[in-house]
Amino acid sequence: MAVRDILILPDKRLRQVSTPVVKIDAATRQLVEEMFETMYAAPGIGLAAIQIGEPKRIVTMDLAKKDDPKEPQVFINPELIDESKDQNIHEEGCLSIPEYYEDVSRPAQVKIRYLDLEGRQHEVNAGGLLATCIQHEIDHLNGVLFIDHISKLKRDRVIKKFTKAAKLGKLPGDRAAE
Ligand code: GNR
Ligand code: NI
Repeated sequence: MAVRDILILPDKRLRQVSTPVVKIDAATRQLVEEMFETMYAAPGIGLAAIQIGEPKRIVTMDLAKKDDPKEPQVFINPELIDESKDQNIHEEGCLSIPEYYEDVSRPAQVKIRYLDLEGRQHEVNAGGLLATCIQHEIDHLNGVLFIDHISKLKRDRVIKKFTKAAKLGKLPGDRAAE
């Protein structure tokens, strides 16, 4: 198993639409394990497979508070099947856009359908952080980033900053890149 590199904006692969998992096999289980290792190492509360360059519709998540027991969750082929009209504003971040945080408005309650690692289908109602996070992750599976939900002015500014940093071979935040 291994911690994998996380793709960083403006990597074009982050704009790919991921394809459904057709068979949950040993390769799927290995990918899920590497996603958890990468997510916990980062650290992050969620990860979509495309963030480590695998265009599959797989999401890992752990919303347990720091110092509480781990609560690893896997969502295979997750779908948003219902969403509330009322919106919730939550500050979001993304491991593919390090150290950039912005408020995002999304449906406060959603209903999702997904498969677990045993291939069993689940339908659950989600609110709070789970609702925010699963929508953020399903967006990744469709090539959408949280900055697509903020103003164009802010989005263009952050894309420009990361594009410039990539050209210099640096991450924004490194003083040499600024
Ligand atoms: O670690 C993460 N934190 C987070 C905070 C608010 C809303 C969404 C997220 S997901 C993010 C990890 C990530 O980039 N997942 O794709
Ligand atoms: Ni993300």
